[in-house]
Amino acid sequence: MSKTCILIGAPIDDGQKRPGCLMGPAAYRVAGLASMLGELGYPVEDRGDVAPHAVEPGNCANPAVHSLDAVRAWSASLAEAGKAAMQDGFPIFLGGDHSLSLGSVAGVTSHAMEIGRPQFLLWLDAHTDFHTPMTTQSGNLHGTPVAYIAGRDGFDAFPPFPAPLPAENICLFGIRSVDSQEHAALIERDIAIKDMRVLDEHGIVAPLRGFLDRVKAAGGMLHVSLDVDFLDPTIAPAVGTTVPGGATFREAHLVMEMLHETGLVTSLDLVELNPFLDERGRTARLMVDLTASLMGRKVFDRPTRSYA
Ligand code: HAR
Ligand code: MN
Ligand code: MN
Ligand code: MN
Repeated sequence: MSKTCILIGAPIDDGQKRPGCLMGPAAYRVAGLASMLGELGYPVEDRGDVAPHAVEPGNCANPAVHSLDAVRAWSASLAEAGKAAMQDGFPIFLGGDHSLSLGSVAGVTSHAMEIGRPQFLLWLDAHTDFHTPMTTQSGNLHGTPVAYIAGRDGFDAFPPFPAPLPAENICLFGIRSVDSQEHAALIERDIAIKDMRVLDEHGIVAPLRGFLDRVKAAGGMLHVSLDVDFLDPTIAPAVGTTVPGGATFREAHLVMEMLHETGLVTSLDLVELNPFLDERGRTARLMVDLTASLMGRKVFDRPTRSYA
């Protein structure tokens, strides 16, 4: 019996400045996410869109930061929804911009902590999202979740991350845009950074397998956070922060197919889709198709090799 897929709508666009990401959950529903999962044999429970919790006002010494309380409010509700969903099945967070991962990963990590298993994170993104609220110059909090998850200082306005992930439990994959403050902080840590230079040279298989082997050996839970801008803008135009030179259609599907074959993935974010920038729904449909590959859709149902 397959795990129940639990859809959690997170229509947040406060983590950046371009309006439109709040239409993401609706676009995934229109693109047929639930019926695709049903066809693959999963029970599906759509819990609708989460509402942000009421929070006391917080503050941040960096004047560039905007929408702090809105993001804190969403984080609180998503952490709660994520933790609850982990007890009942396989959560899929429908964004919404990437600031939603401040909450989603906190929620799934609390669950892992409770059941005594290590949490791992695969971050599929053009960006490292390793700013803190104190270092960001854009003030866009969607550029901060990896730093929060890794336990960097500077998140005083947020609840302490439940159990910060050790550097070895994090892999950033598809990277091709890093700010100098992020670079300085990353260079002194052991976080695996599979940037596009690495993927050009080695392809996606060996670098991904190396990380998945570690997750498997540790008996870990694996959260996958898929940012639309991981993909090349020519195939995925519906994102506010396109960066040329991203993953191709087949590279992205192969990542998803390998992830499925390991059976290690326990939760998923789909983030940064801005349907207002899409072309006749093609980016929303591609994200749904990639999710299908992650959940086991394949052309031929032949026995596959194991990646771990
Ligand atoms: N590093 C830049 C900033 O902090 C751009 C961050 C863009 N982030 C996303 N998600 N679109 O990956 O402003
Ligand atoms: Mn991102
Ligand atoms: Mn990005
Ligand atoms: Mn963005």
